[in-house]
Amino acid sequence: MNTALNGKKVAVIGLGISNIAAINYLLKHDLKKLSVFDTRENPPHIEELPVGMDFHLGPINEKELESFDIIVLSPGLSVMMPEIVNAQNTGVQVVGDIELFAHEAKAPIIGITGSNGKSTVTTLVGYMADKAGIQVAIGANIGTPVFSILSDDVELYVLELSSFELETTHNLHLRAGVILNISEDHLDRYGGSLEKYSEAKHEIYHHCDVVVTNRDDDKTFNNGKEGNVSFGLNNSSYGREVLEDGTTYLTVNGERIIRTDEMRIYGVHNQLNALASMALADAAGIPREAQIKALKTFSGLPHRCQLVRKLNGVNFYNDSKATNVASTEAAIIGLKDMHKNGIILLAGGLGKGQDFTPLKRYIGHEVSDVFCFGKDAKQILDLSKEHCHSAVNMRQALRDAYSIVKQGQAILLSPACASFDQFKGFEDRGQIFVSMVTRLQDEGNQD
Ligand code: UMA
Ligand code: ADP
Repeated sequence: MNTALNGKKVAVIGLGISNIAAINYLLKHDLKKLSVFDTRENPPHIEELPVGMDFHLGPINEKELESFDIIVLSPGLSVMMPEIVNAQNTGVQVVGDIELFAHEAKAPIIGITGSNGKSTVTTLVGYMADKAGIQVAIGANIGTPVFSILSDDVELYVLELSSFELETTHNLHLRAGVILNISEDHLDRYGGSLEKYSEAKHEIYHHCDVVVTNRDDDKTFNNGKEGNVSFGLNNSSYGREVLEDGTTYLTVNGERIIRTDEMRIYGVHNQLNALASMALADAAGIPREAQIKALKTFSGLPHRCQLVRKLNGVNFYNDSKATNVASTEAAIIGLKDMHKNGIILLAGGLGKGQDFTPLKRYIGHEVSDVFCFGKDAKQILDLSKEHCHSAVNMRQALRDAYSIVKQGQAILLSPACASFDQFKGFEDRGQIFVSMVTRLQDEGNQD
């Protein structure tokens, strides 16, 4: 219980899964008033509200908000909304579920943010803790609201934190926190400004005992400096030793910890994820032995560069979770050495205001062809007249790719875009892709 909430007038704005869990928590307090708002006429979860609860749907009345002490804002809504800015200017406190959780959690917390790799690192650190026999709970942006994991039995929390969540979080004390990397994403929410997006992410370092930064990406630095520990490609702090024959070790302060071919996640980006995970695990006191056990058995999360099938000498990969350009680049870099005959890329969807030109350098080289689908397909199509082709949807993109693919090549779904224009989410897009690939005929070229 947070006694500071008692006697307060609280407005919960947004009826998504995070706020539904937060409402259940708030209801345990002696509030003066609790009202719920959602900008949609038909929000989800409305039937989960207790009978008699005060709720308001549709456009939010700015004046009405001014009468509250605290607003609990959904991550899906921006603190820059005029109604919220106005309320803040009149003295209303604006927080998110993570901020409320910060006042409540008794166990140490590890926080992970970044443009890519958050879910992988969150899960891997959780897995390391589990191997050490620690009662661990993982949650937040990864899909489980923090108020669903709050428990006195938990010995360690591992939270995946989005820039959206960090906008409304100001007092989260972390045992260790990391920004894995920063590249263009969600620019539609930040008025096209990478600086504003990055600023939101840097909130993670504010109350952090051990700051972990990526030494190859200075945008992750804390006030322009590396953190207490860093991870990166060279052989210092959490790093790598690459021998002449290509054998690669993950190292800590020069000491070899594990050979990368002993791990079951692939690509340089996953080596960096593993190093960041070790740095966080060390800060949380998870023994090295448990870390190594986890690194040897963790086989990654679905929809992240997963091999779906080999058919007629062609490998099919589902990387539906690649919702920005940098993650698609990571997939191409990770797969190129195994597919010297080239990769056929299926990409497109909602571009979120990104610049796609970083993909251009691979097209006609590592990537022989790109089949582009979805709302912002044209932006990718414009990268190359010769190698980029239009498809009405992902189904046609796969069919067209399969009709031209050669033995030894890969067909890679790595859209570099969000999925909501044509799918329910990245899982839906990935599952549909996997089922289409599974149904491809052995010799025929149809699905
Ligand atoms: N919305 C409205 N009006 C409202 C409230 C919400 O239109 O009044 C819209 C939002 O703009 C958004 C959608 O409803 O499009 C859902 O928003 P929400 O804040 O209600 O979302 P929740 O269901 O509570 O889920 C949130 C996170 N969603 C977002 O940040 C958009 C989930 O991350 C997170 O797993 C969940 O909390 C757990 O606590 C999802 C996500 O897409 C997976 N995150 C982004 C990403 O990973 O790139 C940041
Ligand atoms: P997030 O939770 O940040 O979206 P995920 O672990 O779910 O990250 O991975 C999302 C996408 O980014 C996948 O396509 C994955 O292959 C790719 N990816 C994972 N880690 C990295 C990294 N360190 N750098 C670049 N891309 C990455």
